[in-house]
Amino acid sequence: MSTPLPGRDFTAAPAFRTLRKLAGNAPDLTEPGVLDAARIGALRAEAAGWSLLYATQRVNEAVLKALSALARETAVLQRFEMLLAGEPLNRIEGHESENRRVLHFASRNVVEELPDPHPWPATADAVANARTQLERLRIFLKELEQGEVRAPDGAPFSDLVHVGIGGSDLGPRALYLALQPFLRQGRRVHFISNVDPDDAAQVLRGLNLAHTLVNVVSKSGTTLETRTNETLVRAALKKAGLKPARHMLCVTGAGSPMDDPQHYLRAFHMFDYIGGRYSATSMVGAVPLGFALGYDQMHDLLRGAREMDLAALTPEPRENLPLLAALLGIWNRNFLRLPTLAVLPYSQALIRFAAHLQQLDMESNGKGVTRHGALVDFDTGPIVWGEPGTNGQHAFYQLIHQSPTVVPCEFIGLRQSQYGEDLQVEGTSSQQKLLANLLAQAQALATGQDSANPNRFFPGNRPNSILMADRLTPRTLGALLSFYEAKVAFQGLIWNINSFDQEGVQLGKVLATRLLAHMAGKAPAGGEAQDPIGPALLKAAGLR
Ligand code: G6Q
Repeated sequence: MSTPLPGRDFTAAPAFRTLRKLAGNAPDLTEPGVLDAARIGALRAEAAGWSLLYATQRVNEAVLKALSALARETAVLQRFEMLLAGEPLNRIEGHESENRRVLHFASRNVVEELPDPHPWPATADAVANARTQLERLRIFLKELEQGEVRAPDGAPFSDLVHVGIGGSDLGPRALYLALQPFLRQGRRVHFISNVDPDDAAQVLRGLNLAHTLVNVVSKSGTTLETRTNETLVRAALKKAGLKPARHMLCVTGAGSPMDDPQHYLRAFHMFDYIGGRYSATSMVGAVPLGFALGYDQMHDLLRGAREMDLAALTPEPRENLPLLAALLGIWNRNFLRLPTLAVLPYSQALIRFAAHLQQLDMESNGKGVTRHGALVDFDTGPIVWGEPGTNGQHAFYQLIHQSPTVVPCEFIGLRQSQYGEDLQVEGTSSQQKLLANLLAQAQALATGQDSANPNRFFPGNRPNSILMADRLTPRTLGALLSFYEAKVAFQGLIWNINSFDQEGVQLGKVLATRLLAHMAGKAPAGGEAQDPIGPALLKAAGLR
């Protein structure tokens, strides 16, 4: 039996009732003068290089007070500290479930200059493991650098193919794409995730395999897509006359079916206390990013994440960036009853970041039962989606501005571009044009526009916030990653759901395995051949 969580249940907290009442009369941002300079200056918080501007949310002093009270009454920060202290909160009480600690924070508790304010004894093993794996990676990267490890023809390895799916793909891919200006010269990373054979074919056809490392990432070591793609890549290496074991790396759980050093040039470990979608700062992301960026810049990403992890412990909710964002999200989701969230980075570099957040948020908080297995009687995580601006403006912003479906937005902006290659055209740079568009959207969504022409009427009151930093670097990106991880964890802890399992993906996997058995002409295990649905679907789809 684990320690019970402190604090009140979400709907039993007195602040829940207060917020319900306040939602009936939410502040009207379309009223002239409401969105004034004093409000814009005051509704702002800072941490780890990022500012959160939230004057364009439908909140006022009373709502913010009640949200802080909700944080206190649900003891969300004490619950978060239990997580950090190694309490096994990845479990459902009284039911068969995972029963694990949640310690992705340990993977960045490796920065000497940022000492641990709470060296929690029950996490010492996780911190030690993180440091050991990182040191092994540092040595490997040095060997690559110094030419001790090189391609069969003596050339340096120039490319790395990262094979993994879900949490073993989305985070590393989003971060790699976001840090292109920081790549070491002559190094590139490619990603294969889908079991669609065209994914692997497309990546492999453009590569000189002799100069390519392959990093296979699977915590379980059993994932169908990843093991299939590993087999495809091994076959391609053999076909090119190469020895796979001289090219292949792996990141896998200790003792998994993949954990066999004979098959790999190097094997790195990941651990059961780090969920896939939280694994970007473990070896899952560190191996491809270390290869692409070099050890020091990869370490800077960990530093940024660590800085935000520490900021997430700030006791005052209005000064705690991820907690504040979590509370604003709960206000929109549970009290204003808005079902989706658009994440809109005004940065081309963040092109796949929303895809990563989609998994992080929806797989974590798209849950229907509490940590005690009871059905929830309130809404949980929103539907998360998004694309970089300004492209989105020319596509789906119409709906965001004028549809009766109100979509809360989280904008992300950077004061400087990454490359600094810019030109003044008609008195402004492209970066200024980009940011002017971001701010204009935030304002337009909040205040709307009156018009006698109903088709030109903008209702406004569309809640949004803006996250701003100076420049997207490994360090600020690490902080942004940790910001969202903490935001999602805070929301899950307030709702008292398990944000760290993913039972909802199992049924489809089981049924796909059964269909594959039919397709291979084998009787599926457990006599399930009696089930008429699978064969009928195969037939109707023209696959049998
Ligand atoms: C993430 C999920 C899931 C997982 C993939 C890959 O939190 O657990 O997306 O990352 O299914 O799993 P493996 O790493 O075990 O191959």
